[in-house]
Parts: sequence; structure tokens; C-alpha cells
Amino acid sequence: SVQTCRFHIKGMTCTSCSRAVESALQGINGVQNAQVALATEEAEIRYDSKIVSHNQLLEAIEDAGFEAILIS
Ligand code: 9UX
Repeated sequence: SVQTCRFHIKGMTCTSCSRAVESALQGINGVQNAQVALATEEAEIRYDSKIVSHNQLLEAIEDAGFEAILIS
């Protein structure tokens, strides 16, 4: 089913950081929308939980080079 989750992301210091995370998330199968805000250090992701888990989303953020904590 389609769900939304939010992460706090540590270590993003410029818009290229946030764009890189956003692009990484948007490229994942099952992700319908991903928005990463530099100012709030948050990502909001809409995804199909039958295809991808929030843990896989977290791993993708970490693979992009940043630490992430699930908020909701
Ligand atoms: Mo900006 Mo982010 O020069 O790792 S891309 S700091």
C-alpha cells in the first residue's frame, strides 16, 4: 500500500547535497515522490510498501553519504 515516511537527515550543507539525496530516493523502484528540504534537514517520501521498505529508503540515504533517522 502507498505510505508516507519522513526522515531527519544529518550532514547536508548545500543544495547539491539535498538534490543528490532527492535524486537517489526518486530513482528507487517503488518511490512515487521524494522531497528533501535542506532548511529543515528532512525528507518526505511517498512509496509503495509492497515494493520498497522504509529501511531500504534509509539505506539509500546513507549510501548517498548522509546519516538518516526515521521520524514518522
Ligand atoms: Mo555541496 Mo554536499 O558543495 O556533500 S554537495 S556540501
